Amino acid sequence: MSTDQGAESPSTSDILPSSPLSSLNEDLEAEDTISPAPTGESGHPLSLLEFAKQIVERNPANSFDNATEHLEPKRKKSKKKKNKKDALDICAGMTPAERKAFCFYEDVRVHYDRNNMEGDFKKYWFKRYDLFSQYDHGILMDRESWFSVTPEKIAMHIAERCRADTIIDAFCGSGGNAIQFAFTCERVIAIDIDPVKLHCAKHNAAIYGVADRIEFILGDFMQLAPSLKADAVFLSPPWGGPSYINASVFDLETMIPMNGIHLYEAARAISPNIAYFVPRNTDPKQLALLAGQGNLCEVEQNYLQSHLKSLTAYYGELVDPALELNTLEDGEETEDVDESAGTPLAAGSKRNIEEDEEQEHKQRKKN
Ligand code: MGP
Ligand code: SAH
Repeated sequence: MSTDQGAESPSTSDILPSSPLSSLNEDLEAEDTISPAPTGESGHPLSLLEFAKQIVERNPANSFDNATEHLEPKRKKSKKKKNKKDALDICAGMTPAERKAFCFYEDVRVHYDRNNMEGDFKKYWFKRYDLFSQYDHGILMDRESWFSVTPEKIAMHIAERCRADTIIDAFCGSGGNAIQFAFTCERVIAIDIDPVKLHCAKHNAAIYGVADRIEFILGDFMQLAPSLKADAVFLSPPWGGPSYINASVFDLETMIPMNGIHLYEAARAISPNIAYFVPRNTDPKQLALLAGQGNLCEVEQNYLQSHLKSLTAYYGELVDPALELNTLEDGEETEDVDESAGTPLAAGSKRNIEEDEEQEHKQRKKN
């Protein structure tokens, strides 16, 4: 290559004999694309950096964009791997009309895939198997359900604690709890005021093979309550959306749309055996007060992957008998006593769902 740079400007290959730039230079030499003189506009010899830039610019194959593209295949490969997992799409073989009929109910989207979960909503997509392990079998959830359904492991745990002949799930949503109750209770009455939710809940129950064990009722629990009979009632009302967590303390009375105190009273008229699923920022004392004088309330923290998700307060016979026994045996009330109501509060009954599972597993192994 004739570079004609003069004495003060040695050729790049002299300076960087084994650098990538030098081999680049050799390639270019072969093509004879850069011949004369790396001099700048002023006519002064170019610095090495400028010279390198010029080489790159003159050969688009070496441009920065292409250079990064050259690195891309690795990333793309891993993306492809991910996509493979996501490719389990129940709608894959459907015609557009079938797909529409499946994904929408009365013009409301009830089936989502990664492409229609945007912005803040995207985080829920990554939790889909925590919500329903059978998600890929075509689970239906409308937008509200994505942020209010009870994660499956927590729902399983609550269902285990609420074994009863007949249980009412007063706010069944898309079925997170009702489905699990169907595995532990003889009969489940699942109520929701929203027909879209009931459509999802019925469909999801069928995926879990328990649709025929649940009686679905469309209606307002507050209105239906006086006519209902059951051995236990589960309450998981709306909390006002994900912003519930912005309050330093969640007030059941003012922050649950139908008034969380009135709601408890409506359930209490059906059965004293109540499980109340509430935000993690609820004051346990407010939950204890609901029990009424002399009655126990157990407040359980529900953890999932070391993350506190919610509290469940148990009343009546749903209180863990072992806890009650401890209170009596010790001849003293638990540390956290609300004296004004005289209600021993079995608070701090902390349960890590996964720890429970681990213990169950060990126990099974022993047996
Ligand atoms: P969250 O705090 O909104 O989500 O709800 P998360 O995943 O803890 O948020 P993060 O950003 O801190 O990771 C926690 C859990 O509360 C959810 O999984 C639902 O089970 C439940 N939940 C949330 N909301 C808003 C409601 C609601 O309105 N009603 C009922 N019944 N449960 C809810
Ligand atoms: N536990 C459910 C989620 C419940 S979210 C699950 O795991 O899937 C709260 C639900 O209460 C919503 O589906 C909402 O439609 C319903 N709801 C609101 N007001 C109601 C009322 N007055 N009576 C019955 N359901 C109601």
